[in-house]
Amino acid sequence: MSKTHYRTCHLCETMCGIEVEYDGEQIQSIRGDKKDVLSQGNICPKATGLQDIHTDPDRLRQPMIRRRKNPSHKSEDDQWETVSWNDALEFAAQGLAKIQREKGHNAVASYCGRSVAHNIGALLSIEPLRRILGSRNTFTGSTVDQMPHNFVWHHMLGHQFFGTVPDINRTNFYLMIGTNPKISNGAMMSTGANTYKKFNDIRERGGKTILIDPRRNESAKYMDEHHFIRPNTDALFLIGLIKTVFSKGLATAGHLTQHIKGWDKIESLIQTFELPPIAEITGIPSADIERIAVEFANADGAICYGRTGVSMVEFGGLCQWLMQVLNIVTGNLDRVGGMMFPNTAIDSLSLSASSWDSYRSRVSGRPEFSGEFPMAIMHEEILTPGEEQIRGLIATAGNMVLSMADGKRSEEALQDLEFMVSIDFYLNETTRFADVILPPVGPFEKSHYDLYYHLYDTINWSKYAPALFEPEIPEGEVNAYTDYEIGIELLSRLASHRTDSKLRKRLYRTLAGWARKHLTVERIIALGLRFGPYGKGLNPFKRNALSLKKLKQNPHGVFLGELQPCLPDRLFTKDKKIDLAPQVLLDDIPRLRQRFLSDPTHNTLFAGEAVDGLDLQLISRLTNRTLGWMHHSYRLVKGKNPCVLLMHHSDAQQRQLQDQQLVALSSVRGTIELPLELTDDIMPGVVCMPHLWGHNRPGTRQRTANATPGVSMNDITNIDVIDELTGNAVVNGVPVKVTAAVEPQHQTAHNTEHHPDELVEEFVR
Ligand SMILES: Nc1nc2c(c(=O)[nH]1)N[C@H]1C(S)=C(S)[C@@H](COP(=O)(O)OP(=O)(O)OC[C@H]3O[C@@H](n4cnc5c(=O)[nH]c(N)nc54)[C@H](O)[C@@H]3O)O[C@H]1N2
Ligand SMILES: Nc1nc2c(c(=O)[nH]1)N[C@H]1C(S)=C(S)[C@@H](COP(=O)(O)OP(=O)(O)OC[C@H]3O[C@@H](n4cnc5c(=O)[nH]c(N)nc54)[C@H](O)[C@@H]3O)O[C@H]1N2
Ligand code: SF4
Ligand SMILES: [Mo]
Repeated sequence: MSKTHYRTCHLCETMCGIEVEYDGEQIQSIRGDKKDVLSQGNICPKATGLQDIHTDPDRLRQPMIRRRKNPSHKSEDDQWETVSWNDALEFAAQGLAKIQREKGHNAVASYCGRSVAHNIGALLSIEPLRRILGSRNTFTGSTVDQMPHNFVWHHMLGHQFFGTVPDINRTNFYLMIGTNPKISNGAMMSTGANTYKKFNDIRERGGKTILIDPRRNESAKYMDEHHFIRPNTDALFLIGLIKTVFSKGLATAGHLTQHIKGWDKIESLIQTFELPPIAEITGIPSADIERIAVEFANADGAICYGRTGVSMVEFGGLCQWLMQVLNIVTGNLDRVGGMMFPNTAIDSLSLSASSWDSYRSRVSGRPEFSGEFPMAIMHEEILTPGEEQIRGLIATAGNMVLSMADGKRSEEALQDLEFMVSIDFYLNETTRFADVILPPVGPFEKSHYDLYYHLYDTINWSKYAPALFEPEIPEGEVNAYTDYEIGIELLSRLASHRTDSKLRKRLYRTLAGWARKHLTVERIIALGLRFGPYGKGLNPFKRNALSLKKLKQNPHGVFLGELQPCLPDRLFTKDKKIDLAPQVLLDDIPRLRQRFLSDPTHNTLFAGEAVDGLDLQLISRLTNRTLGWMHHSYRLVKGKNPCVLLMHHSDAQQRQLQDQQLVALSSVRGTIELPLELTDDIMPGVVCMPHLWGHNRPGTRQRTANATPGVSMNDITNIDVIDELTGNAVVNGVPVKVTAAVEPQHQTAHNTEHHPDELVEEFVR
């Protein structure tokens, strides 16, 4: 008899409610949950792929240890041995502790990918784990993603996670830059896979929507206007808008007037820029810049919002800052219909902090931000000999070889490590470099609460889902381990390896046992809710308080109200003022000027010296049915190969290239080959491909992903060019050239020998 289970799809920050129909251990269907408080039945195809992960025989259920042929280095001939959890955890802790004992705390680094942010257990255990490691070498995928947002929030509002969220439900003007919500379903703005419907609503109530993007992407058809912009030049476009707002006498801070500092600095800064060169460099005419600025300032509730197209660029920090400035000087921060702040049921802001430049990296002296260094310097910290050179790594829930810029350098660095622990349930392009892999339970075998992503709520709400299935326990074991439990176990074992005292060792083990049993994820959620803004706190008589019990009784979530204005009270700055013009951001303006305005020919392609022949700019693209690790789902990857290069007809004509032809795409870092797809929906001079492909590398165990390998964009992105201010990688606007491929490589096409359609029968249980 089939039953229904309600939970949240944890694949992306959109947080859609799903309805899982199952019979015994068998999932029969995954659909949108119509009663879900946020998403009201909307989902995207990716959620349905989760059932393939549940059954995938290649998903690891037991830990594995690498048995090296030659102890001094890893090789493709090494064997993987399945071992007990106790042996694996002990091996992991011993390996890391040995390196720290011999080479110092900083000799072991940690790295987390995106799946940590979607997993409350991983989130809760990672910080204590980092503390026990005590290493400055902390890295996350954030520096190939949203770090510029966090950087700007820290400097303007006092906390890296006190983030502004578009009040998309009530706005009348939506100016979006470098984002594609029809496909991404909204990033750092959780609406529940229905963002495009909200654009229609804005237009229906007489408002306006505009997209600024080098590609006329899938969201463009929900917009009143789309304007092509030359990649990497958005900071100038934003300066043009702000300048117009001031010069037309439209600037106002609204109710925040008394709570802002730095207004004069912005006014004098923008005097030093002129519109004509901005128009020439960005490709957007002055008249359009002026008109958009005036319409924006005059709208009753306007939002300027941008995501990865304006964070993974050379001036990501400046772009994010200038968008905030535009919102603030038009009175659109902290007002209905503008940029607002959710009030989350668990106060995760008080659980985290932020910092800037309290220490620097060993090799190139890069400043830390909130306790981490940019991914772009990880390889140099591993490969440059010296005291405290990174020799060990604990990597959780990220596939850096494909996802971080300059993947070839990641491979080189991982190969060089003395010891690596991976917490992941696939033997993929990254974990194949590990010495031990610790696989957490599958996606339906753990409870779910979005500790992190509620920070991007467009309404205040809360939802909890228990585990659907009991975890599969491998033969001979008594337990399967969640990410939380793996973290706690490693923590206690690392601590016990740090001491010679038998008594202390026993104490650490006892504490870990106690934490696993009593300080469960559920207990922490219950406590967080109780002491959050809607909870009982210390008042046992408070009525209608939010609690875990209440969430369990409401499997579609609990609505907690629309977003409310909350400044200046909730500001995290010491003086309770918004810093409109932080000095670190002002100090980055000369770099922008130098890059674009000092050269009369306005070469917009290169940050450094021009390289002969590279005459196009490469940008990234998401596709509707794919999301990095979901390439393990055969139902998502079957069909047409999405890993193609988009190019404008005119660029193809100039190069005598044909539609569907296999082409060589080259940057200063190398060449990859993929099929060409011609379109008019991309700016001439720009080409575009999807990222997180490039499977089928030796030593992986992932038949579905390897059957549709594609090629990796990050094999040719370059970490020598980063956003110097925030350390974020630049994966958009990468200088490249495109020529006809000389020798077609088999990996560019779908592998017909083992096509996902054939895997279906093999994998469906
Ligand atoms: N289907 C799918 N959805 C996802 C994900 C996924 O993997 N697959 N991942 C999730 C995650 S982790 C994230 S961070 C979000 C990302 O969410 P989005 O940022 O909305 O995603 P993208 O589709 O990468 O949109 C970036 C846009 O920026 C444009 N762009 C590139 N360079 C520039 C530039 O220099 N200037 C301007 N103005 N635009 C530029 C691109 O053409 C593209 O349209 O998506 C989430 N949703
Ligand atoms: N060129 C280019 N590169 C980009 C981007 C771009 O636009 N262009 N976008 C960037 C962005 S926005 C992002 S978010 C990153 C994404 O890059 P990553 O963070 O590397 O994401 P995935 O490739 O999806 O890998 C997720 C990993 O987590 C594992 N995993 C899944 N669930 C769990 C779990 O519950 N527990 C554990 N322990 N592991 C789990 C999967 O097996 C997989 O190994 O890519 C970035 N890279
Ligand atoms: S948009 Fe798709 S992947 Fe993201 S939460 Fe919703 S269903 Fe899941
Ligand atoms: Mo991301």
